[in-house]
Amino acid sequence: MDSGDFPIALDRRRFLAASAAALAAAALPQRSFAGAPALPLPSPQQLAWQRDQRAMFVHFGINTFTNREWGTGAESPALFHPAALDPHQWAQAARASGFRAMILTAKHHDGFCLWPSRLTTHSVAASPWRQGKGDVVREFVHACRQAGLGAGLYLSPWDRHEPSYGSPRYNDFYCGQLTELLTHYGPLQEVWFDGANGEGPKGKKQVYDWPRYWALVRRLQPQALMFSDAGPDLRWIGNERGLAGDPDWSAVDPAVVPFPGASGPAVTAMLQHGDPQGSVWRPGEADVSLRPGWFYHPAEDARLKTVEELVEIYFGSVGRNAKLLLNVPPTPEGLLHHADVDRLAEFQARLQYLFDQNLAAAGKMTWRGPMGELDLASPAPVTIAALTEAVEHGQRVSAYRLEGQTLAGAWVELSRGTTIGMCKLDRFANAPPVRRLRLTLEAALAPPLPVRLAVYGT
Ligand code: FUL
Repeated sequence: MDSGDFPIALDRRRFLAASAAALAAAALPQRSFAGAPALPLPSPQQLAWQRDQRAMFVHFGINTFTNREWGTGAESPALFHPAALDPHQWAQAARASGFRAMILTAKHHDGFCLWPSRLTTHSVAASPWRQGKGDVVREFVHACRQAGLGAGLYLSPWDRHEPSYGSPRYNDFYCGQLTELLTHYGPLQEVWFDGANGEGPKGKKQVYDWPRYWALVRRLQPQALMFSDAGPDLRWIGNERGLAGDPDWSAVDPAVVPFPGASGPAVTAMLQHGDPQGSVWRPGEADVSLRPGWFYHPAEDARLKTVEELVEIYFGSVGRNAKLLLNVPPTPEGLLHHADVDRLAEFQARLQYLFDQNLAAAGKMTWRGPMGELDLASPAPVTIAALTEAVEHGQRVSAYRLEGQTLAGAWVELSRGTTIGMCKLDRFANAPPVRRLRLTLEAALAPPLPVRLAVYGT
């Protein structure tokens, strides 16, 4: 973007050098600006993670066999006997429907381990499944690798089975389990720390040693990204409906959410919206289940989210600069239910339909200062605009306006927004046919870089 005649408000409080010279240099991201604040930037792992857009969550464990959501920890391992376990079937369904990673509950709150942990007898090793020689985590990671999917593991800190829970020794136990998962199965893309702890007022209280857990993951797998309410790399989006806030900044102020489980209105707002003034890059992950529950329950076979609901979730998560983590729980057989597989395929087909027809004429946007124009191949009503910032240089734009030029030549406003980030999707119902689009970057935290615009019609 070259310097233009268009004034742009630089609204980051500390940014004082809104000079023409700074705007002129905006296309040179390597250059540093005297007086400009250093915006937080994503790591290469965070960038790749978010570009994937969609990951599949897999809740599977003893609850699958007891038909519960939260086990007590007293369940017998003998209950675990998936007759047809096939993580390749999960991976193929995920891959075919546009997912790029999977995350498995290696241990949920009941403490039952899907791998033969040497630190407890409460695991698959004590089950009749494969005569106690099986390892679901190993098969899961292998299936991910074969399908070209990133592999992630969820290890619940809350453990209702482990006797040491509630004492400092539990932190040793938990770190031991983390070490097993981080050293026996090759590289992991993500480690998912659940903040839930439902012990209640009379329950055991465990002081989790988060700094120790996080340091251990960093040391054993420096490339893995850690998720929790409090990061440190990825943040929970603040609800289990799969919806990011609008706006959704990838930066946060870590002092507002210092540890997982922190609560209050400021925490909720920080999780949902991030913070344009935030000092660390911690993009949001929006988790939601295809079914009412997280684990499989036969009574929910006819209660899957509809394609329309899934599309709303996609626009409310991926379309607001977050990543979608959609849970699809296997049955007691160890397979994804055919209704779930079909729904995933329908969801993917609907997205392909919505994003099928790129209306832009060949060629890029032409930028003059903070205003870019894009010609359509032929006049058409636009149904979706997809905006993308070069977030490797920071999430800069804080206000934009999108207009379309009608056949009569008039410019009409199609949408207005604040932040863009990795992906911002705007939808239009009943928009008039337009022949050209104009995107104006009205304000930014630092000199904005050209934004990519793709437009679709159906
Ligand atoms: C929550 C848990 O209590 C649920 O069982 C589920 O695992 C969900 C993803 O996180 O905190």
